[in-house]
Amino acid sequence: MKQLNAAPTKNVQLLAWVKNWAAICEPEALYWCDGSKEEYDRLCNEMVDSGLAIRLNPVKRPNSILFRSDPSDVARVEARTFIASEKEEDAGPTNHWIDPHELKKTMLGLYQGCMHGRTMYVIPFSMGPVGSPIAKIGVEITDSPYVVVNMHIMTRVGTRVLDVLGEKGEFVPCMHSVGKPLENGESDNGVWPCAPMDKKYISQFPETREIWSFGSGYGGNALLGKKCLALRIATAQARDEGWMAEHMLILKLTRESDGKIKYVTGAFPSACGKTNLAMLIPTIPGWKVDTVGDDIAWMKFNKDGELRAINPEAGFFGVAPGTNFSSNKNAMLSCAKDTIFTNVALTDDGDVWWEGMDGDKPAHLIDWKGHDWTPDMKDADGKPVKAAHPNARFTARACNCPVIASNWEDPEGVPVSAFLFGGRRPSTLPLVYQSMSWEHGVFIGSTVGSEVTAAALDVKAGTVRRDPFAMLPFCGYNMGDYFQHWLDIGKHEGARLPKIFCVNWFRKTADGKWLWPGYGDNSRVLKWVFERCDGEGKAQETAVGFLPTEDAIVRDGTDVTAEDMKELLTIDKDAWKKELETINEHFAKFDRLPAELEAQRKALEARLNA
Ligand code: SAT
Ligand code: MN
Repeated sequence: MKQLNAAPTKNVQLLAWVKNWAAICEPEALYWCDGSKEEYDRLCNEMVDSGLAIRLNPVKRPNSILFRSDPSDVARVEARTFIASEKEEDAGPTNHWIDPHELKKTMLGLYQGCMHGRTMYVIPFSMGPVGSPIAKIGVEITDSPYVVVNMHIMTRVGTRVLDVLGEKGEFVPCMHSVGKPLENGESDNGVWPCAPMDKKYISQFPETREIWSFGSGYGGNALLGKKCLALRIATAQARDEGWMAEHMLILKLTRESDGKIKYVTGAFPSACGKTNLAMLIPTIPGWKVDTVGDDIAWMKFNKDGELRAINPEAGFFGVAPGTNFSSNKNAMLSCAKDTIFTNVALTDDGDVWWEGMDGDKPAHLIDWKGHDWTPDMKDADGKPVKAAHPNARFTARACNCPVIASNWEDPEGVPVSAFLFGGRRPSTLPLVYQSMSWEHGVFIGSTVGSEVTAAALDVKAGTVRRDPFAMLPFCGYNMGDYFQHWLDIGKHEGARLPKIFCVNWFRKTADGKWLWPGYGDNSRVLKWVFERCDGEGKAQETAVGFLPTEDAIVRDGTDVTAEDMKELLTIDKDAWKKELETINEHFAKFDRLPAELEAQRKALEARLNA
């Protein structure tokens, strides 16, 4: 094995860990990443030269490249994601469990010689501002230069992280291989390397805080700082250490008249517009939203009992299709340069395109599979052929976001005033309501759900898929214990607890029309949330919680009529009783449901029957 550079650390544990994996994987070369711009540019150029990436037109999309993945490797694979705790019941009913010893044996077999013909990269990274008391250090081993350059954007990579780690510091070891060894003289030949589905494993060992990933090069399967470390492993650490690792955006809300600021975090299942909300441009004058994070929040109490949040990431791994200048101008500007695109379409002038982008469809493209594409093309079902994969992504630097908050990297974090929970709910749930207590708020979080279409999942259209705290695929231990952890956070001594709200931008009329414009107009709801945090904002107590009065949310400048607002704020007791039945079914799935949540359900039932 060729050593391409000297190990930039004296950390004995780290050196031993790398040596051990090099012996197992047998790479051709070993390289320690320094996180420099020179390193980023060199790896990008190498991938462009070998045909794995395409350099985009430097005038239209400066310093940006495009990748096309294998059609079998286009998203996180939940069915191949495992929580390997010693006991099955500690993974709980919502996770896939394998005995950790058995899993390690299987995976060691796969890792044996898996890096033949490849370079093993060692990536020291920090989740959170380097040296922040809330941040954590990870080290990822990978044989994918695509992973290295994405980690450069999504995390803080490099030697400065090793300086903080020191000789004895602890790190989360993150092992990754695309699982495609090369024979003598073989090359990828421009084809995205990965292993077949039944050889893909995205494994978390929550007790030993280890991550082993094999066979996929895509997104959260391979960029191990994101869902694997910052959520699955971090949830287990957070439970043990009394803090919170959540699948939440963080936004900074400023009332310009008096300069008062509040930080709001929010958990939403996928496809509910989380990134759009994080980068929202308010339609009401005098209000401003800045972005702190769009996906993950780590929160810890400080000595004054304030809950302080950091965004552990340094970039956005955003869904491209549907993003445009009206749905999310700030995301469009974030990926205007210095961006890695994956599985979007390529225009004839060397720029990118995806479904839902502004303007007319181009007359010709190269689609995400590398084939010619024209707008008239239809698939076997007669549906238009998509030029970009629906889960095509941009990896963009947070610092390129025009509304990134000036203090987004504050190592102490930002003080959180409110939590939002939401989903796509065409009926029953009002536009917004506030919980009656912390415990009631935890109940709301534990019942988060979103309507799914038959096309998206193998379930009946119009049914609600429950996704507690939007954490279903991301909680590294038993979900019932995780609910209990939320309840325990509420008992933290001297805590100044955030207020908890449920929002629903997706309510429809009986004949299927949206009642609420959404997007920038969601600032109207944020304004009420802001006011409620100060004990202002007009509210009425109902059976389900505190709702705004019909005049509490400004409608001026929208098409929302007084009748619409009335409907948006209607609590239909019969619909809520049906909701309770489905919550009952949902709760029945948990083996460790805290009694407090069942008590909350009963209390809601009693209020609805009163
Ligand atoms: O692929 S990621 O896990 O990074 C993104 C997502 O699925 O939410
Ligand atoms: Mn996410």
